[in-house]
Amino acid sequence: LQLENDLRRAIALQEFCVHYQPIVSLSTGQLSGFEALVRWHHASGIIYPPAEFIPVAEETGLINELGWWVLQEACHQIGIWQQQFPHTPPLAINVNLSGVQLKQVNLLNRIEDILQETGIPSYCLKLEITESCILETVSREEKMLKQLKALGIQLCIDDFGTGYSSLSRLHEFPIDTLKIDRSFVSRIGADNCGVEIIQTIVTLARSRGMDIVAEGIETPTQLQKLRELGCELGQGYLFSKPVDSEKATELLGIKV
Ligand code: G
Ligand code: G
Ligand code: MN
Ligand code: NA
Repeated sequence: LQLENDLRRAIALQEFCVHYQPIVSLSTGQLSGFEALVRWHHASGIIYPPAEFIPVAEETGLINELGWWVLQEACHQIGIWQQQFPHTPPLAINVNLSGVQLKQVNLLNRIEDILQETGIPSYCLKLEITESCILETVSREEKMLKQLKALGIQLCIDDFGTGYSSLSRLHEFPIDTLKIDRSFVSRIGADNCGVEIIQTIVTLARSRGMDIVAEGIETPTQLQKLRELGCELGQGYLFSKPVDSEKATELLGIKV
């Protein structure tokens, strides 16, 4: 309850900020976009990671308000970068969407409004939904995902490979990108199992015309193996940890 009250206050006082982690082409190293990751700068000086407050925000419904703020902030920022660093295709922004947010009836309209206000093309917005969330969607939410897709917005499955999804169910969703969970990437070099699973995911994605993003790349060995396996895109500490907008702007100056 203390955390809930703190969160309410933090939303009112705007104590949150968005950090950005580069998503890069594994063949060229060029930056293709960023994943937006929220941080909480508590008045005490502590920076709380999302793992500590997102679950509470979800339980209390505060994730809705926080989620709108993150989406707006991230779209606004990518709009600035698109102008500052013209690029073909334009820089994309990945934003995490919780299953709770998917239940909001005005989701589609609000997202349309944000795209209009920030002026970014719809295909530059990529919404990340975890594999387990996707599997729990009801038909109204599925319809809405299709409507988002019809607007040109791209859909990614986050933490792919961890959610026990049945492949037949996966076929029902208009998915553009699979993000390979970092637990598989971290096993590269340790054992062969990670590699086999990644190979299977890449084959699945190819057969359905989906893109692949490998998450949590930390070593040159992992990078090399992922290239061999045919992953086009990746993110991880090897390239950059999530950084504030100022540092991200510096990276753009170097890498675009
Ligand atoms: O760096 P990291 O600690 O940033 O993020 C931990 C987890 O928190 C990630 O798995 C991510 O899914 C989640 N997360 C980060 N930012 C957001 C956000 O804006 N919305 C939602 N729903 N989840 C987020
Ligand atoms: O949304 P998702 O669950 O994918 O959130 C990404 C999380 O992974 C964030 O907490 C981010 O800080 C973290 N992360 C990003 N790159 C790496 C990495 O290379 N190694 C590790 N251990 N974590 C990472
Ligand atoms: Mn994510
Ligand atoms: Na993930």
